[in-house]
Amino acid sequence: MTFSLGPRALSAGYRLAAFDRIGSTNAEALKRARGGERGPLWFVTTEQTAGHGRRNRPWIAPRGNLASSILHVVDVPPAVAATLGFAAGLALAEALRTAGANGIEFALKWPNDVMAQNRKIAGILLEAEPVGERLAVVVGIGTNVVGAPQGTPTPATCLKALGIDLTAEQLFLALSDAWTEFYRIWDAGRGFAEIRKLWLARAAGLRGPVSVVSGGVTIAGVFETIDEAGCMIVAMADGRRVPISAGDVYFGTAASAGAA
Ligand code: BT5
Repeated sequence: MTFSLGPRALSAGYRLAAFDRIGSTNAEALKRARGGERGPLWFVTTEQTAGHGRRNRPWIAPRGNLASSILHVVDVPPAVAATLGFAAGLALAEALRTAGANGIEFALKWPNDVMAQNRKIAGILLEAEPVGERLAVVVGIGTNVVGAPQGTPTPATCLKALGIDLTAEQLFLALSDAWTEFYRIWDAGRGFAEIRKLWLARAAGLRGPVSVVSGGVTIAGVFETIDEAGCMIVAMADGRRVPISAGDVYFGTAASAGAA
């Protein structure tokens, strides 16, 4: 099977650039945006040689996993574009459901991970840069289909290890349609209230102990909610409610380890 777009994505005007192997689908999307591409255009592969996560951390994936990035050029401020990460988590969870990964619950971990059985099964990376008066935003979604690295700080898993027999190509077909739907709901940020509600219904660790390491500082408390901007709200023991816009999150028993 080769990569193809689902019917909803096709009728909404999405296009596809598929690669046998590439450095990073996010890097390629940004390069094309600099060269004048205005999307919406998907970049997909089953083998990345230089995949990256936040703060340039490596994204490690054997051949057969799904690396996908969608490029949109939007007319919203960067902080609003950043809320697309929540739509991406929802789209992947929905794609997994429609592609047949039934019986497994997928939870969304703030800010942008998808979890199964408390393990990371997908990571999402948003990158944006101005193109003329507008903003090129690239949402990269890396999903562990056939394999996952060992020994990562947050344990990882893959669909195969969960007994789910899907290929990257089958999952992408469903993802392209699910993304079309959640991007429509997001509606240039106007629909973030709806996205937020759907995201909270799937949130991992909600109302439980959390510690967040952000800019070298650790904030520990209870994960209360996410606000209208997508910030994590941590309720501290002294009654303060702290909004956090970026960081690494540890839940439950790992919350005290993260805080150590
Ligand atoms: C992420 O970063 O989780 C975002 C990953 C985004 C990858 C996609 S693939 C398509 C597109 N093209 C790219 O080049 N990137 C995007 P972060 O939250 O910073 O997590 C990175 C950390 O996750 C690493 O430091 C490892 O500890 C761990 N990690 C690396 N590979 C992993 C994997 N396959 N599964 C689970 N965890 C992994």
